[in-house]
Amino acid sequence: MPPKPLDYESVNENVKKAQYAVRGELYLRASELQKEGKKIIFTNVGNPHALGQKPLTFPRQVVALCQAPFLLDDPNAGLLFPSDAIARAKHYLSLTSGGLGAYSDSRGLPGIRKEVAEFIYRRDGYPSDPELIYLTDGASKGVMQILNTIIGGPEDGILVPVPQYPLYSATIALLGGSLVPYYLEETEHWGLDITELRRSVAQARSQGINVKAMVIINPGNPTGQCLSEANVIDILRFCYEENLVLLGDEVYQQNIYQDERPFISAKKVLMDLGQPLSKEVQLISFHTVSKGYWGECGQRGGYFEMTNIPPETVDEIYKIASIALSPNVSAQIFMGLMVNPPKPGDISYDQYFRESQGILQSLRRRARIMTDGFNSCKNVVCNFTEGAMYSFPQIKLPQRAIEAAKQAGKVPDVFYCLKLLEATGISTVPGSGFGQKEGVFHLRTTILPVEEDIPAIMGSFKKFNDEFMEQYKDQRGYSRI
Ligand code: DCS
Repeated sequence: MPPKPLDYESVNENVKKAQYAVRGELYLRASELQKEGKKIIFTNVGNPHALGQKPLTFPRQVVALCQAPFLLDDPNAGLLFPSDAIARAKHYLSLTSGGLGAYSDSRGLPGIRKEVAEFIYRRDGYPSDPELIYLTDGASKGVMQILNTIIGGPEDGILVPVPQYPLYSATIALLGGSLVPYYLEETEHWGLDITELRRSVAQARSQGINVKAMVIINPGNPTGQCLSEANVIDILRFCYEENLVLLGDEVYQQNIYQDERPFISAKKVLMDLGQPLSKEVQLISFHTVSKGYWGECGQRGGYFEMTNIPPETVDEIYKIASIALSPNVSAQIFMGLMVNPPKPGDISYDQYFRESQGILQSLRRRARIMTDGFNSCKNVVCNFTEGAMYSFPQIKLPQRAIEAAKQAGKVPDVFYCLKLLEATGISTVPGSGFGQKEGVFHLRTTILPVEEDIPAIMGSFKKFNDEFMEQYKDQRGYSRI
């Protein structure tokens, strides 16, 4: 009998090749342990509400009213909801044709795309065209749509940072394209070196790969760095010279924990550069409601903006978006609210400001406590989390630990993270899930546990780590490096 179409050996090889470590072996083991009754601290996913972050009040009020529009006719509505939330709910309902239960245009509701364009204009100081903004179910779907538009086969290459967020490696594998890695420099705060980019492109081209796109993640996941303006200029010049479309993953643009390098969008830098680059370099920028002080991961709201993309291509992207009919409509409303929050003078402004700044300031403190905590551990070095939601310490594993991992049939950092999980309940993602230089090991944690819990979490990490290092220490010291 030949195998059936969905027997394992018949499954699309690209599906088998695609890997996504954020919900990989470690996560599965953590879920098992949780079922057995062990207390697990899930720091593997940047999922703020799952770790106790409270939703901002105003957007939930507006979306609640949009979901239950009959409340708007209730005489008590004004007692339960502030008048600006009621007004905003009416505004969004008027943009839909049939409320939240109806499909919208496949690109998203025109009125919300306009609000996004106005946000981009306020942020960058350059006009943005709502026709070139598409709303998506989270940034992930946008990234997948765009990679799908670029990749036609194994000869199509995408430059991706290493370490990277595995949405990119997994999607490239799924689409049968080629990932072209460029390495970020850990000793330079995970900076991006143009010489390294040139080396990487030259090598890929010598192997017959047509390098078409470059991905940047700014602020970085898992690495937490914020790109300087000078760095973004170099990247855009590089894309111009090498004829690459730049995919700017800017989902963490609200998550900034230092003042030296505020977030600057690739779009703004491109426009600042003027012609010819501002008219020539193709750029797609991604954003989401999942991150920042919103953290509304479960709502699945996102957008991408296209710059210098010809209308025929925009139409093709529209056609592909149409196959999925419509992005989530309630998520579109979250996006509208995120880009157009209450303003000073609005009834809900003070509460919105207090809540959002409270979250941001706490994340800033948590970034500091976690970095300092990791750096106080034996054989652990960690760059400061300048932005995003993660700490990515390097773990200098002794040779004996590497050998023990081999014997257990595990990659060394997976071995370390599994032991950490079993000993402490802390669920992390091994650095190998994001890519790292040969022979160097990391783990990623989020900085999201509630602030009061972090000292205890770092305390139990330190105890585990220092005992691990003692147990496996080499004859001549702790580290083989
Ligand atoms: N881009 C980056 C860099 C991300 O880190 C994520 C999510 C996304 C895009 C997609 O987010 P949404 O689809 O929700 O908009 N980050 C995952 C992570 O590393 N942990 O949690 C989710």
